[in-house]
Order: sequence, then structure tokens, then C-alpha cells
Amino acid sequence: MGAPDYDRFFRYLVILKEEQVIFRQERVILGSDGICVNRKKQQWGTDYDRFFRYLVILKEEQVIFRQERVILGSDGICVIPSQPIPFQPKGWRWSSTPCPKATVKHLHTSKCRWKTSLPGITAELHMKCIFEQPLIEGRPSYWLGNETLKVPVALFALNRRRLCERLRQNKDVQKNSIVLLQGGEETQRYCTDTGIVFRQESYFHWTFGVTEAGCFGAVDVDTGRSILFVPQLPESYAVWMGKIHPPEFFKNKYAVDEAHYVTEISSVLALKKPAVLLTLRGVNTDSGNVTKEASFEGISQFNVNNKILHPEIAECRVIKTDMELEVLRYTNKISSEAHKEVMKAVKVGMKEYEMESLFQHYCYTRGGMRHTSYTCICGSGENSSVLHYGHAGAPNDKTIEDGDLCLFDMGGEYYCYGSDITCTFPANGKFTADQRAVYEAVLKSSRAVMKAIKPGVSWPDMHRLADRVHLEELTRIGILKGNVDDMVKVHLGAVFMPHGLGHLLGIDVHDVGGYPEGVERIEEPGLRSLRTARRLQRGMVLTIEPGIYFIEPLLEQALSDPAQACFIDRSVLQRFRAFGGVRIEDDIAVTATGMELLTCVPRTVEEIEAFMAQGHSTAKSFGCLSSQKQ
Ligand SMILES: [Mn+2]
Repeated sequence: MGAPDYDRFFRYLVILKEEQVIFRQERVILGSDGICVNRKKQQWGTDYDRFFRYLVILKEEQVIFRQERVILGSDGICVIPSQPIPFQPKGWRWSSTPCPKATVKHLHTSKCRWKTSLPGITAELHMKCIFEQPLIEGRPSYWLGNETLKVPVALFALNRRRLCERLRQNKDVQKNSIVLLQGGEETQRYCTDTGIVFRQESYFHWTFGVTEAGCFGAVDVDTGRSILFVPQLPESYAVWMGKIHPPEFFKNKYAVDEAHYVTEISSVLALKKPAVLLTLRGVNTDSGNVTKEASFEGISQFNVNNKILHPEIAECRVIKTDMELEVLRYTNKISSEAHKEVMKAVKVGMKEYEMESLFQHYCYTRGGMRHTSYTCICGSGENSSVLHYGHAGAPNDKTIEDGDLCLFDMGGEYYCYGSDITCTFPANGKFTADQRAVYEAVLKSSRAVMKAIKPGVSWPDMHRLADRVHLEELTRIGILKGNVDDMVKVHLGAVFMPHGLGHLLGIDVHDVGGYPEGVERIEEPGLRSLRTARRLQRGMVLTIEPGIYFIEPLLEQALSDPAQACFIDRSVLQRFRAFGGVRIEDDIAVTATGMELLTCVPRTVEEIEAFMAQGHSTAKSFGCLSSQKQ
């Protein structure tokens, strides 16, 4: 265990402090050098329920910080300078004894005053770290009420700070450079005036967190000062669309340093006399599409560079901050719950789209997720082998039949942060022997990959690992025969898993930064579909989504290729030709020593069958099962 990561800890406090605004009336108080939970029972009043639900949230968060310094103790949250502390989820009890499991000195309350015993950290430094963070108290944040997540504006301030720090280290960036980004624009359905629900452009969202359309944003690289430009709306807007806010409103709402109208960009920027405007031009390595570079009337009077920014900001997006991780944990939590709702509700005879609808309803009504991260894939029976099923030509419209496997790949999006989860399960709640065999083969590869993940590991190697497990298991099932090493040489794995093992995830479901300069796509079957070939780093968030599918054209191709056909037992394969496919997709964050699993759904055959059996009768919530714990 290295030196304590105080920086991370203090950033964590900032997040909690935002939360605390709601809970101030209750019992959670941020002290000058820590967080305290007021122990005075008489003050708890009637709101025990809410309070304990809050503790549960904190407790979940604590999983990540277990290796570090934050632990929920018996009398509040205690801070441990180093060394992992044994965590006892079940043994946690409210008592007057301070944190019984703490073997080292810790912060605790004493007549509502904090004592600190963090080595090397003076009370003064604490104050500095906590209170000199910008955008803490009284600043607005994104929140849709109820149980939805409160996202601090500090998230975007930190993103901008990281971007500036990175750009300042780039020797091609001149002094007095200004980043200029153009936000997304409202669009209509074809030639009509029917609006399409607006969703912010991803780079702009990452930098400013602005939900409105038609904006621009600038960041001074040297000073970090941020400027937002908002559209000057016509008077009719007030009649048809609602209140028109002045720039000052947006300055406050998004905690930027200045706000002006879009029409003033040219004059405002001219006053800053920038040496260069850094605009965003680059290719998305998944779609091949080019970003829309900022452009405004009068830009020709400025020196513009559109090359530097794209790789730098994409690289920033690859590594998630703790605040971003919080949002991704939330999107995963809600989407996992929604998947479980679907598993509880599914019945033979229903339409696939009913499941899509239920998922979306849960995500929106409970999670405030107006958008999903991508089009829902709700394949049943043979459709479960159609990798991107659910599009307009195959719109989740089949009736779910007895004996079908359901492969449901769906993820909700909150404040532009996504999730991407696939559950595969039998429509009738009971796996057949063949379904179980293929399912467990995929689960085995998923878990093998999860075990191997840590910083430094190559993602293509993880893909190869999953492929190898699949080939071994397909041999065990009897579909394949022969030497697995020889199968690998002829790329037999890609016949059954033609897609990549997984991809980066963040504001975009296929998040940017998969192939920066120097990382080349591997032109081999299966591997060429990988959306990244990078080595893993702490703070990356990825999907792990191995699958085994029986896809007719690929099987035909393999059977007609002697180099591959010799490994295939045709008679056994015959049994699986209308089987469909299995995919198991989880979202993970790479940690210093391994990974954190963000997704929480039933995964083993036993868990799924038990959950579906109880699901139809009760609406009991589903806790994290042991198989999901790392
Ligand atoms: Mn995915």
C-alpha cells in the first residue's frame, strides 16, 4: 500500500459536502476536517428511514474507498490514514464506541468537534484542501429530485482544470491559448417543425455540464477561467417556451467565470487577445465521423488551431474522476434495478418491446433518465444472436416464446453519463441443459477476465483470454473437438464471438479515446472489432461483455473452411443452430489493484432462476449477491 491518496480523499469530501446540503437538516455534517454523523439520538426524530438509506448509499461508496481511508464506522464516517480496514457489512451496528474495527487513529466526533490524527496533515491544511476547492457550498448542481443523483458542478470544474493542466504540458500549446467548444444544436424531424429531444454534445457536456442547446464555451488555458456563451432568445420564446434567462443566470447555474450571449463571442474573445483559439476537430474511431468544430462569425480574425485539442481532451475523457465515477455508479445502479424489474416481469407470450418499455419506464420514473445510452436490444429466441437487434428493421417486435433465451442489452443515461448492461436468461425462468452449458461458458470467461484485470493489462489480451475460455468450454460441451491452441491459430473464437470483448464507457456508450496515436487496431478476426486496443489504466471504465452466439452466416462460413470445419462436430452443432446467443455484459472501473464492478444483477444460473422464481410473486428488492462481489 503506497502513500495515502489525500488528494482523492479531499475531492471525495467535496462530493459529500454537496450531498450534505440536503441532509444538513438531519444528521450528516461536514466538519472542518472530516464528516461527522451526529450521534444525538434525540435529534434523529422521525426520519430514521431516510437517514439509514443515506448510510446505505455511503456504505456502497465505501467499497471503493475501503482500500483507502474512508470507512463507515459505528459512530459515523471515519478516516483511516493507511492500511485496509476489515469491512463488516453485517456486523455494522450503531453504538457509542468509535469505530471498533479501526486499528489506527481516526477522525471522530467529540462534542461535535473534530480531532485529527492524519499524519502530516495539519488542521490548517485540511481547511485549505476542503475550502479552497472551487464551487462547493451554495453552488447549484444537477438534480431531478426524489432519489435521483445530485451531481455537483464541481465535476465539470475539475474536468476543465484537468484539461488545462494537460494542455499546459503540451509544448505545442502557446501561452495565452483559449479552448473554444461549440455545444449541440436543437434539431427537427426532417423538414418539419417537430423537435427532437435535445441531448448535449458529449465533449461540450464533459467540459461544461450545460443542458441547453445552442451554446459555446471557452476556457483560458493559462488561468482556467471559463466563459459560457448562451443564445439570445427571441421574445416569442417567452410565449411559447418559457422564461428567458439572462447570461448571469447561466453563469450562476453552471458556476462559470463569465457568461455572455453567443452574438458577443467575437468581441468578448477579441478583448482577451488570445494567441490561438484551440478548436475541436478529430475523428471518432468508432463511427469514423468528425467532430463539429466551433465556428462563429468573425472567427477569421483569430489564429485558430484545430489539431491540438482533440487528442488531449479525448485522453482526459478516458480517465474518469471520482465524481464521474459516482455518476457511472448511479447509472449502473438504476439500470441494474431496471434489468431486474424486467426479469421479474417477463412472461412467455409477451412482446419484446414490452420489456424495452418497462426498462425505459423504470429508468426514467425512478432514475430521472430521459434517455437510454443506445437503442435497446431485446432479442428473444433466435434474435438473441442478432448483435444489434432492436433497430427500425427489427424493432423488438417478436413474441417471447416458451423455451426462448432472452438477451436484453439496455442501459440508462443520466445527465449524459451512460451504462451498458446485458442480461441473458430463459423466458420461462428455467435454463435447459444446453442453455445452462453455453451460459456458464460465457460466465466463466467473464469472471476469468474480471480476475485478470488491473492496470497495465492489455485489452486485446483480455479478449484473447475470453476467446480461449469459450473454445475450451465449447469443446467440453462437444460442439468443438481438438486442440484449443490450434483452434486459436485459425481464429475459431471469432466465429462464436465476432464482436470485441468490451469498450470504454462514459458520456458516450462507446466512449472516446480507444485508439490514440500509437495504438493500432489488430487486423484479425474478432480483435479487429475491439473499440480499444489499449493497456488498462486506473480510472478507465469499460464494459466486459463476452458472448457466444450461433450466427448462421458465420457458422456456414466456418463449416465451408476446412481449416476451421475440422474442429467442429456437425451433429452436436446442429442441436444449437436455432439456439440464439448468450452475452453477459457488466461495467467496471479499473482500480489501483484490480477493478470495481459497477453492475449488480443476478448472474449465476442459480441466482437467475431463484430471482425469476420469486420475482413473479413479490416485488422484493434484490441485493448484491456474493457472485457479484469482488
Ligand atoms: Mn456494450
